[in-house]
Amino acid sequence: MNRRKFLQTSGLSLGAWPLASLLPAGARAQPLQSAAQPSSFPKGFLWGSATASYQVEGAAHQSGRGPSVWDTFSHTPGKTFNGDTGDVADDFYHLFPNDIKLMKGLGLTTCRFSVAWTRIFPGGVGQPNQQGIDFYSRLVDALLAAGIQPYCTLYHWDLPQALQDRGGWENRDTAKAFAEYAGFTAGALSDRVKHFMTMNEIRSFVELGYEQGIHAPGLRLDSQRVAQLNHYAVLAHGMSVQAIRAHGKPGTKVGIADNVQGTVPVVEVPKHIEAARRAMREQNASFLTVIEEGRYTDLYLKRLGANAPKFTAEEMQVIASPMDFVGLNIYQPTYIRADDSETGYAVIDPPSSFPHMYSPWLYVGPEVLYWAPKLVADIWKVKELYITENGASAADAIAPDGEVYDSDRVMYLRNYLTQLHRAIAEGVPVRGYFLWSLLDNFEWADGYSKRFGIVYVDFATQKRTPKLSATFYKKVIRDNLVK
Ligand code: GBH
Repeated sequence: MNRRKFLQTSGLSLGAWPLASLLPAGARAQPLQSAAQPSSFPKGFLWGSATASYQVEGAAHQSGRGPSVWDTFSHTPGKTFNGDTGDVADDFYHLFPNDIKLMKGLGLTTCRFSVAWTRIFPGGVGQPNQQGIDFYSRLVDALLAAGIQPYCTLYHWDLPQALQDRGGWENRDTAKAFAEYAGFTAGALSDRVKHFMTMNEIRSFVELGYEQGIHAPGLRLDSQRVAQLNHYAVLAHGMSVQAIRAHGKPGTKVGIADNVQGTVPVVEVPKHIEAARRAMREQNASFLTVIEEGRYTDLYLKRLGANAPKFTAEEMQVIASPMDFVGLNIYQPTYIRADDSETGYAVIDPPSSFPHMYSPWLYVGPEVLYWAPKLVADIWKVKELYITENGASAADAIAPDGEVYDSDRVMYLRNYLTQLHRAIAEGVPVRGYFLWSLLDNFEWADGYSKRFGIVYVDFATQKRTPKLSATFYKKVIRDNLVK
């Protein structure tokens, strides 16, 4: 770490350093003492939790909701763990007033939720369903009444089945339909909701849904078709940014919740740091990179060759419509080392001994919560960042005394949040953190077998039991610091 960074981390103002360098060596020991001070987060830093419609709401057939690809997929035998579906999930549709009390009790100041497209437009397009709008309107009012700022995601993977029947994201018209739905919904809620995220994790629904087939709609398309539908998905994002601006009340902010591959220099020396920086752009070339830069990288186009997406200059401009903030969903790290290949870096596959949480993919690498926001802010000069998801699955069990002692989740959160603090102390503009998740919920293909909540849910009775990690998070929020 250079002197400038060291002083920033230790909480001294930048202006102090030339003076410090004039002092005798003994007097310069000062920063070490202040580095040992507790790590306060900035005043007004937002502490929240995140959820998604299909994972928590249930009430799948209520109040005019139309079917989405996830209804179809989860009801297809063999697609989800144990055949689990989101038909009931946490029954958040009915129990949200109670769950907002839980949030308030923990001291949350914000909540990220998603709108189910098919509650608003049951068939994807056409006439809006007033009952759907009313539901989200009541939810927003209840959050605000509890002093909790609503952050709204417009697409968390529950594509209307009616649109999938016409090709889903392979059909360019889906991008248009999404922009219309997004603009309409922002128009209806932006008198009270100030922050909208267009989409959650474009990479996930494109790659898992249309390439690997392990998420809805369960297709295994070739790389040419995947690249083209990826293009329509980022185009849909851009078109919806414009639609939200056109229909939202003045002051509405628009962003995205993106799961960048969080590149981490395997050792913090200049050559690996430089490699991680390059990797951040290349590994995310058809997602955040194209959205920020309005062009696919040369290496991406070269790698795809004849399978590269077809696009127009006008589309590229739309894709890069300026955003007000960027949300990052951060879980496992991607460790990067420098090498002398064309890209200048290599991804290190985790050795089989690498520790992970209950989900096998969730390697524990707390430094990713330092490096991901730092690199994103540096590379694309982003001025307002949020961690829109971070959290962990654990093999939670109710102890004989009725408590859930998820010491591993507490360990995970403590270490990740310490690294987030490190980034903020260096001036990375992260304004809030959304823990995934308040409640155990429907974990997609893993059904109810993987729990991510800081509150345990008994899915037979809908009883909620705050875990040890809820007590930990409550204390973090109360003190605005991690210990
Ligand atoms: C987020 O995805 C989602 O936004 C959220 O809905 C989800 O509940 C949460 O994380 C926890 O998973 O099974 O080995 O093929 C995180 C990114 C990408 C992580 C796909 C799991 C599947 C890996 N996800 N990945 S594997």
